[in-house]
Amino acid sequence: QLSLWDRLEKRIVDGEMNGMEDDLDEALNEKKALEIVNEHLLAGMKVVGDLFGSGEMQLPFVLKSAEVMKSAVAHLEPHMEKAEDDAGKGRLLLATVKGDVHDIGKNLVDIIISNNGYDVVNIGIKQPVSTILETAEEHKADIIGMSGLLVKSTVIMKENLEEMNSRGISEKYPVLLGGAALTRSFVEEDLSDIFEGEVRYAKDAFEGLSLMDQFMA
Ligand code: B1M
Repeated sequence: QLSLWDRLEKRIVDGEMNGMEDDLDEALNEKKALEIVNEHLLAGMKVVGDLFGSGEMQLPFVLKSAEVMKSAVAHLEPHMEKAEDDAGKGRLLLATVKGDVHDIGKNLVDIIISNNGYDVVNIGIKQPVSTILETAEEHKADIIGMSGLLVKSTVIMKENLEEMNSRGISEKYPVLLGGAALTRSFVEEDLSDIFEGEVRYAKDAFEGLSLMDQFMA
């Protein structure tokens, strides 16, 4: 018989929602909601990524795993700690870039950052740069955050920064980038070289939060 923790991970890998909520409630007796996400659910998603990458898992099953992951995070979200007394620290415009549908990581970033005193305007997936920039303007965002998991999304992010340069708004919005295909050196060396404002890489949602604090300081 599997331990509770192995069961949680296996449910993500198998895309099995049946019984998940009971297991999550049991897990909440022992760990914090965010620890459950970071230590166990994300471990399951990593297995899914590896199996898919090696051809051992087909796309419809990856999608099932992603749906279970989303439902599990939604179930845990009400249990996540919120910083009550420091609302309104600043506003983040958050999007997954054009051509990219991956949003689990972006939505985790939304949860962590909005639970810690920021307003987040999350405009979803496959967002062209024009929409990102116009919505940032409309909502008076302080910072623009872009997520993307595909290698081609890294090219799109570069184009988006070039578009900000040509519109002359690079210094108006510090930019936060994250997603599995990026590396710190690509963002903070290569992209930094071409971008006229400040662009930083966040390896995970927590680093995203600490960069928000730095940007707004
Ligand atoms: Co896709 N997919 N997928 N996929 N998928 C990857 C990314 C891939 C690496 C899998 C693989 O081959 N091993 C691969 C990309 C390869 C490449 O580009 N070289 C891939 C592919 C190929 C594809 C398709 C092209 C497959 C196809 O159709 N043939 C297709 C793309 C469609 C498109 O976008 N146009 C596709 C589709 C899908 C699903 C729809 C089935 C599903 C997504 C469902 C959804 O998101 N709603 C899916 C999934 C689930 C994955 C993997 C398995 C898991 C991604 C995930 O959710 N991880 C992924 C494998 C992998 O990443 N190794 C894979 C968990 C999530 C929490 O992590 O998003 O990295 P992540 O977020 C992290 C950090 O990166 C960071 O914080 C989070 C953690 O705290 N972060 C930020 C992310 N964004 C940030 C923004 C920030 C700050 C931090 O500030 C703004």
